[in-house]
Amino acid sequence: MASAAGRSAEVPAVAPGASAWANTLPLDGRVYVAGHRGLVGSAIVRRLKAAGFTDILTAERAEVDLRDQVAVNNWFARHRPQYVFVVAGTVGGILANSTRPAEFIYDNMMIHATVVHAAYAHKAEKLLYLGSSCIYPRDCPQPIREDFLLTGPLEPTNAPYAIAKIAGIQLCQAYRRQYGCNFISAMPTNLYGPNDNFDLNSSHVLPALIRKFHDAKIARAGHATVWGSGRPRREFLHVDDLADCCLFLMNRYEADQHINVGTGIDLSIGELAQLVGRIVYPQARIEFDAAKPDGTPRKLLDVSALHRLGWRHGIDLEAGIASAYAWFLANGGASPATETRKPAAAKPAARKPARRNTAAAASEETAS
Ligand code: GFB
Repeated sequence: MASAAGRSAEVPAVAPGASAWANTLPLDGRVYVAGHRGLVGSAIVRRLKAAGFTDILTAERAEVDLRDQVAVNNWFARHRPQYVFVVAGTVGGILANSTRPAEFIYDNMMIHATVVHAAYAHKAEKLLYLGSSCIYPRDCPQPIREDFLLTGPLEPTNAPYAIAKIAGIQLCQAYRRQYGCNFISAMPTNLYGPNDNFDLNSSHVLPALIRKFHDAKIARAGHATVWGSGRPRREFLHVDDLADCCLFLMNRYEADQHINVGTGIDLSIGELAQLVGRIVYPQARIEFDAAKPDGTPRKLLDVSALHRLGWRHGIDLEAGIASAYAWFLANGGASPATETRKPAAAKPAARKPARRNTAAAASEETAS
């Protein structure tokens, strides 16, 4: 067992989860976070520690290859986790998805199947699986409702990843229906935060823009380059909000249907670039590289089911980006690819009252 969470004094705290709720899972329960080194997994470990969980189970890749069913079964037999968060996988931005489709489909199909099956075989009490908003059809009506999954063609730049993730959701539903397993799924929107991947070839847009404006600042360059037209619209959730929501759902959600997790607010990539530029290096003008793909035109989740359940995000985009940039600076400003890098320490989020999403308010807000 190992722990991925730590502290970093320089990074300003952000306040996840605007709704008051109390954990009722036993704090001495055995909780397995599959994928604890990544952006999401490390945030869940931080959140579990902050809640007071004492038996957080993690496994290094050298100890168990999650694509290997026998190895995963053996690990489950030894550790017998009661609660399982499945957040392991091969992930990346639009370029990585387009150029490494075989890894994205194979790794994710295998990892999700082995962990879900082992959780069933070793009688885990509950499992939470995470999909992704990019697995909805490319031209979904907006905001995207949960029941729009599998209603149209996928975005070609990430179809192999999407197929693997859709299979993961169906796995949870199938094991629930056939074996009575308490397996649930959530569908997070685009994420960012501590332990993000800032490598320009494999990262998502938000960490990429932080790096690009930072590099422009260091070089005293006059511009930063943004891929595509700047017109696609995206919704961004701080990963500490997601981690708070994951624990909330592990406590409160019991349905077959997956549930969307987001802010219900989006902005264009051009607006995002302006916001990151204001925070990191306002002197840089923005140049668009039209040779790069735009991907899905818009991805805004309908989060009304989550709001009805009693959870809302707490970290506004502007504060979240400032905190992510501080983390980037405090941690050397460089990280290799998501799957292999060692996470640096990140400060656990403080619990404070909700703030208004000022950044998104500056853009066109879309209620869900
Ligand atoms: O975050 P991103 O790579 O992924 O790109 P998706 C979002 C948008 O930002 C696209 C633009 O329109 C990009 O063209 N963009 C602008 C940039 N500048 C940059 C840059 O420097 N780097 C990157 N990466 N994008 C992903 C999926 O789709 O969403 C994944 O490919 C994943 O499977 C993730 O699930 C959530 O939002 O388009």
